[in-house]
Amino acid sequence: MRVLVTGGAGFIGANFVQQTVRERPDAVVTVLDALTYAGDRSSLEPVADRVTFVHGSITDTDLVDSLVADADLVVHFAAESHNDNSLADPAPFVTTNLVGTFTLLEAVRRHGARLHHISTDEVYGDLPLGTPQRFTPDTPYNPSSPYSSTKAGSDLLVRAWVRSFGVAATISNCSNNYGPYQHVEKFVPRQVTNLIDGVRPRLYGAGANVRDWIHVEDHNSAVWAIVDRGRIGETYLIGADGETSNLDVVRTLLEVFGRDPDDFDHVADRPGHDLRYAIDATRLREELGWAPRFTDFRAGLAATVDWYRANESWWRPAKAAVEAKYAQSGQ
Ligand code: NAD
Ligand code: TDX
Repeated sequence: MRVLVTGGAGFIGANFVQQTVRERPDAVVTVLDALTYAGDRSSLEPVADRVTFVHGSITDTDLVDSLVADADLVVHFAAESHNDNSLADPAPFVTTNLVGTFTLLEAVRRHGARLHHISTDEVYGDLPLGTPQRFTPDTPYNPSSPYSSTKAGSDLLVRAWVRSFGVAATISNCSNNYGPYQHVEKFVPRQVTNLIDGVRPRLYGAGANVRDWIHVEDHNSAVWAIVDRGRIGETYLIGADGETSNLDVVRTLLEVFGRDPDDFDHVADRPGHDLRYAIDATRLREELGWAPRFTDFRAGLAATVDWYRANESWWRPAKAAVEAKYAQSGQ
């Protein structure tokens, strides 16, 4: 099977490509990635001899057309992915997430390739704290940020192309991922690399906000379950029952580092900060028989800490610039 992976030099995409090469000997993988600040070719280094890498944008109609013409399956990870960046400058989010997804859909329509579109639970907005409510595939879209609204728009484009043009696509909306190769701008790697440097973690506001954490390998095994056994046109929510407050994540990391549980700082909150995300993954578990492997969050975090300790040369070049940017917004 010829698989085109967009955004394959990013966090989840690179893990997906590595996992695919390891577990799917029949897959012939091509990566299309623009190598923005978030893309790093070295994340594919362990499988470089098994992957064709194309440096380019999903908004490049001719390039996308020629690559999709040679693919049986397109797995679409490429996106601008960071909420804080979308508040500072929404423009690239509109271009990549909306125009880029449109460009891919048109190519898939022309060539009849199967598409799996990767999206986020943030399209549903947020939930109140301290309730049993969870997102389901029927939850109405209600995105809060430029990031989540452009992801919501991209999902709606995919749904319309399925219905209007018969494109063979599926969609997944996943909760917060953690694991190796995540950019140091994101919450977990930012705090892990701060702790490695002896700097106190930075918690937005009170730290009561809840995210539903899933290991990146569990996200990617769910993506393959959907590609293999999912129903065309369907949306699957991916989550592993990992609800944890930001404060508890920081406290767990402090414990892993053997530091005092109060050794962190509260900093300026994110404007429009979503309170809580929680996924009901019943459809994925019952219809497709998927289950997560990383069910012990503390152990998964500790392994992630080990990875960042062992791979300083991967994250160090980006660290100072990310922190300088956060300092400007008091975070
Ligand atoms: P990331 O920012 O780490 O990686 C994004 C990748 O896309 C980078 O390699 C970047 O170079 C590439 N890219 C950006 N613009 C491009 C363009 N115009 N053309 C080609 N490539 C481009 O993001 P991530 O965290 O790996 O997220 C991947 C996908 O998963 C995104 O669609 C995101 O919305 C979704 N998602 C992420 C999470 C999470 O917790 N990180 C959770 C749910 C869904
Ligand atoms: O330094 C920090 N301190 C802090 O308290 C940072 C960077 C974040 N936070 C908080 C904000 C969020 O409540 O931690 C939580 C997680 O923050 P992010 O890593 O920025 O993730 P989030 O905004 O929840 O979005 C992530 O999950 C859904 C991904 O970045 C998205 O791409 C995905 O769609």
